[in-house]
Amino acid sequence: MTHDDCIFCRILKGEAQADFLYRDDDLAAFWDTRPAAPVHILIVPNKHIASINEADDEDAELLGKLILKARDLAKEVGVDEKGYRLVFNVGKDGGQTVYHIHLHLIAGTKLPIFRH
Ligand code: D5M
Repeated sequence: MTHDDCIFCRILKGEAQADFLYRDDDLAAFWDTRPAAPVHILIVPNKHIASINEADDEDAELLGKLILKARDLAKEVGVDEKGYRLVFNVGKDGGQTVYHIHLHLIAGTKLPIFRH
């Protein structure tokens, strides 16, 4: 269930380069190439799901795994105690640019609070 024109599917298939921190049968984590902060990791399911809008109820366990892997990686890279941000961008107004679900783990600086 991969898409040839999806950059994250290509990374997961080994057709495009990425700096991986973790891989298993369900998900992978690699460093974001356009970091928004000193620590910026993407946690990505192996299964191609375009966005949270396209996720099914049966994906609940997989999405939970992404969050718990982010927690583990935050500890591994040493940002768990100071804190971090986990973000799913969804759709155009949400700032999503890659249409393969990914959880951003952002940390390493005091992050701005979004206010309207
Ligand atoms: O986030 C998409 C993120 O993906 C954005 O922070 C850049 C990052 N990106 C794009 N291409 C790559 C590759 N090839 N490797 C690593 N990181 C990448 P979004 O929420 O969709 O805006």
